[in-house]
Amino acid sequence: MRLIPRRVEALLSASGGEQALSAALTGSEAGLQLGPLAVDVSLAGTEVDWSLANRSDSPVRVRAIALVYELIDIVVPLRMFRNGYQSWSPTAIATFGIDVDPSVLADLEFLQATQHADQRRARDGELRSEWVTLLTDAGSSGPDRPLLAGFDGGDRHDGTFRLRADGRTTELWCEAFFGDATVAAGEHRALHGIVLDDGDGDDGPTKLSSWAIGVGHRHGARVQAPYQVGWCSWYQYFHDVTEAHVRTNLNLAAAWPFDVFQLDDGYQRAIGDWLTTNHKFPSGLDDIASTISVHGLTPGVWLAPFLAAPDSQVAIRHPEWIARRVVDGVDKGPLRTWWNPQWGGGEDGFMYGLDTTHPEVAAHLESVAADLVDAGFTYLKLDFTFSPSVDGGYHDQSCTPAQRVRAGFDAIRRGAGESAFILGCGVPLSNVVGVVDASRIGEDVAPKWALGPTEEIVAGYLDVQPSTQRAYVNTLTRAFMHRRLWLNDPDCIMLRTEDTELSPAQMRTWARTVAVSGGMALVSDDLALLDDNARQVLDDVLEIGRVCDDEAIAGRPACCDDLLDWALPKCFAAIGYQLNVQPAEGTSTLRRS
Ligand code: 9PG
Repeated sequence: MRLIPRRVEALLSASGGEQALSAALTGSEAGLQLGPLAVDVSLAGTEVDWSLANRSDSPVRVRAIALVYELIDIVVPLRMFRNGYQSWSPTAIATFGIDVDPSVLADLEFLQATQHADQRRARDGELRSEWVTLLTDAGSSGPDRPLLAGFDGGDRHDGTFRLRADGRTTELWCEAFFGDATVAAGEHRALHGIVLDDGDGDDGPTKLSSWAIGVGHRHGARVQAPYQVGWCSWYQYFHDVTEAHVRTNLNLAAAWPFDVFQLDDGYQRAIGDWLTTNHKFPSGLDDIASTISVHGLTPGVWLAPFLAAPDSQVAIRHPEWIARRVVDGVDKGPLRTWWNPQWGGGEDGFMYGLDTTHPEVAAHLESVAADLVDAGFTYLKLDFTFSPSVDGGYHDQSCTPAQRVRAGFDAIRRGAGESAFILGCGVPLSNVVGVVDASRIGEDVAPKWALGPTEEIVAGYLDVQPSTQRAYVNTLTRAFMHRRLWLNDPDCIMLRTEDTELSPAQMRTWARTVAVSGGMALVSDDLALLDDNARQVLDDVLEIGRVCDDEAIAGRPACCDDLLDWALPKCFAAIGYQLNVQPAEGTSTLRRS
């Protein structure tokens, strides 16, 4: 299989509809004209440099611009390692012509905005991967020598790889996604470079590693934080968490080797009003933070900083801070970016998206973060942070969705300060290298191993619903990111054997997966439910986890050697450890190697 550069395609948005433009690539250095846009492409070497400029005298709205390669000499099956868009998006191998894009199953833009950079439905048969991909076929360049394509960054715009077949040709579209951002007359924008690695000899995980090392260096990845051990309220108490739960567990925590004690969703008065608590937390946040500190632990707190409930103070006092829903150029009111009935909010659980490009919103985010850190919460879990990526009307229309997400994170980092620990969750991964200390890299775990097809809440959504099996898969397939782009957060360990549908064997499989990954190790149980056996499991996790994390720091993170072989990989190895899993059942064996 080989890639031949063929052309550049641009999709422009205009009041009367959309305009698709195309220009053929003739040599390895090309200056192409696509309507008002001049696109410079340099294909020399293993990295593509490209940029665009608006040569017209009026602004241009750009949906996307893509460098299109034709794939030749393919020996089917052609397969694609699909990296998901954000923390919760499935990441695994898929077969072209058989597997389908999640948007085809859901066909609901509201949900698709969480799955891929472009919330619109993919073409029939198309497969997408975000930021980076591996392609492999059955030919001479087969499974052991896949081809990697990756964008070398993601804070200016998202980068989407689309595998498409059109009649008899198969194409790889390397797309800089602008999401209708306005490029001013005369403006020039550098695009993220595209790395193409078809080197013989290196296998898929090795190529992914090299790519991640390059991106991390280029963007100042924050990879210095110590190994994280702690407690989190979510997977035991969920929304029903109370101050009494927090205090009881805090009193028991002294006997456990925790550094961080993190309060999750359920304390806040309203989504968006992060500094005021509800009736379940009568003492307020300052008191909770100081109580955690008195116990010798680092206070951590959850917030969904870019969401606002319709009946929150922030939304009521500052309607101009909310992004707008725009249909065919017509303003249709506040932009809804998430739905969670348990949050209430006055509109059946629909949440508004804050406009992170508005200077007052940035100042507000900065001040909320500063206040939380002042209260003592030096560990911030920032959740549902894909919100500003949703298509809509924003104050600064020149910003791409990636820039809107990044602007929100940058504001929070300014307020929180350099020494606060920031964990991104529900986060578009490519947008935040260099600003977060850690990223959740998989779906939520649940006190249950796997979900059956009948448990799907909304069509096309099953793979994103909380399930320990799904979290397991992403922990393996995204292990190469750990300590290169940030610290990986595989999600919490649950050690309890009651109040859970996880069998003891499944509980151990997940704990071992977290351990071998070298990623963050937070426990999410009512500590009163845990016995000596649970403690032994955690002690083993931490012993192995520290060794594996040290190896990652030394440049040798855990590796999934069969990530191109199965959608549910089975092998996870780190220096000194080999984990073999039966992913359907959730059973495993761990060997020292
Ligand atoms: C708090 C939780 C926890 C958890 C986060 C996030 O797709 N979904 O409907 C969906 C809902 C919740 C969710 C993830 C996905 O969980 O990952 O750790 O903090 O919010 O509400």
